[in-house]
Amino acid sequence: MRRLALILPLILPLLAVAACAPKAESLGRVGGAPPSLMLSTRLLTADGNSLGEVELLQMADGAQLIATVKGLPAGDYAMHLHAIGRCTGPDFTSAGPHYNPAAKQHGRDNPMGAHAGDLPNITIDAKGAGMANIMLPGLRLAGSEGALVDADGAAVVLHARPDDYRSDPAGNAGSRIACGEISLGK
Ligand SMILES: [Cu+2]
Ligand SMILES: [Zn+2]
Repeated sequence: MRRLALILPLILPLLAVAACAPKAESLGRVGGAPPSLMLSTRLLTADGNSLGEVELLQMADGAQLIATVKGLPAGDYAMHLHAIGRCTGPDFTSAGPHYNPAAKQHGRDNPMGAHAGDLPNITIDAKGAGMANIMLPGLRLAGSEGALVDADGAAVVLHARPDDYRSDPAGNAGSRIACGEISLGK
């Protein structure tokens, strides 16, 4: 017993490091498995102009979202995954509410949050361009109960204002300025 008591403090930090390692590795996609599914969509305004593209990659422990946006005034803009893959202008209410399979409230700063479809604001620089590369732990794109892309698809929606990460149901993010439908086989 005396020997174990001496060894444990040495072993425990090593175990903690080992437990964290796979997560850090998948975030950087260094040596991780390739995505098992790749979906993409174009963010279109009601006039049909493209404001950018969004890629969703299914990784082993979640989904990676890569967005490139251009052609907007500098500032922060809310972006979310919405529940329905139908982008009908001019207001895109057709895309439904935020993707929310766990029946939470909106926002990471909301004690009752967050929706699985909530995303960080995307920052547009002085040249009108911005990008996001976000890991969404546990998110399943397709093929299981509660997955993002179900029978009626899903959508990525860009808003006129930043998300306050708190106000239910949509972060006080203003109107829907661009929308991209996500479906399997696209
Ligand atoms: Cu939204
Ligand atoms: Zn939300």
